[in-house]
Amino acid sequence: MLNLSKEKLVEMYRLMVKIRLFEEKVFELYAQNLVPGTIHLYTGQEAVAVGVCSALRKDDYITSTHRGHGHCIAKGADVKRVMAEILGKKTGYCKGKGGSMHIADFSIGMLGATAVVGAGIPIAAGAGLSIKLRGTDQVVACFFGDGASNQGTFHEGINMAAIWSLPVIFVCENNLYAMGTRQSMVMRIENIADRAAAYGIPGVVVDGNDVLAVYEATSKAAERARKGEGPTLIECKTYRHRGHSRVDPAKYRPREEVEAWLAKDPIKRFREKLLGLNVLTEAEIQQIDREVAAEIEEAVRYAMESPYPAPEEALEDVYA
Ligand SMILES: Cc1ncc(C[n+]2csc(CCOP(=O)(O)OP(=O)(O)O)c2C)c(N)n1
Ligand SMILES: [Mg+2]
Repeated sequence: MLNLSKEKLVEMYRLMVKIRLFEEKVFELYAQNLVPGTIHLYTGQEAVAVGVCSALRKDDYITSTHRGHGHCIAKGADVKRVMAEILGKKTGYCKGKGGSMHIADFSIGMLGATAVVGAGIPIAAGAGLSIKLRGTDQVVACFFGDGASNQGTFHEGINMAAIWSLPVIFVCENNLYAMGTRQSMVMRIENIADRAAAYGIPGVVVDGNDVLAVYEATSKAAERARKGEGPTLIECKTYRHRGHSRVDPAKYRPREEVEAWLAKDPIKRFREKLLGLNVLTEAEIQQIDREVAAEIEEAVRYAMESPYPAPEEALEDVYA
């Protein structure tokens, strides 16, 4: 299995469960009216964030989106500080003033989430240019959705990264919808990866609910990028389990479609694979699940007990 050590596989499983339980907790807290602002949950797409980030080094970069909690956690963010930020607390990544869609942690290479759809793409190209100018062998992984791939920033960012052979891995998480708009209503093509041809770079379609397939595609793209051979566009076919954001019951999705994708749950699939290959026993899996649940409970406790920022701090850290 890709020659990955048991330790690495277990770490990947643990991260996927961590994202799932984190998001379920955020949903619960939202229902209790404890989350100021909106939230976009990553549930169902865990294999993409974990497959990509597990193939990166700590000093590599990522850029994220409005659906960014999973990307942060997969790159190694502290769940306590992510949770505190979502609850608007002073101990959060942005001192409680940024919320769910603005988390960044430069110490782990997480360059930031953004509420502006497609805005991470030129930022990733810029980070790629900085790597090239500094002459290091780092890479940038840039997450964005199917909807974002219809933005002008997609064309501009990828074209620029391509002509300058920048070390960027463009990761399109195609979950079939941009808010309530189905991909087929706004695109004449089925595979967004086909667009790579327009920029003269490789485009790859991957089963985005298979963490190992995502890992493998990212490793190849990272190797190319580190050698100075330029960017790759990886399209991960996946599905969000919940609606677009907190208030969306996702009634626009056919029931059979939802059920078919729930059956392809990336965590369930990875768990079955690890059990089938005797990497982990049922008891070990349950133990990991319990440990992660305790870590998330601890993050909630930390966030709940943390203070809100003081009113006098409202204008601090404002740059524009
Ligand atoms: C520039 C811009 N246009 C519109 C919006 C409103 N908006 C927020 S999320 C979203 C859909 C994004 O879809 P996609 O890129 O597929 O990501 P997903 O939500 O599926 O993860 C839209 C239109 C926005 N935030 N920014
Ligand atoms: Mg989408």
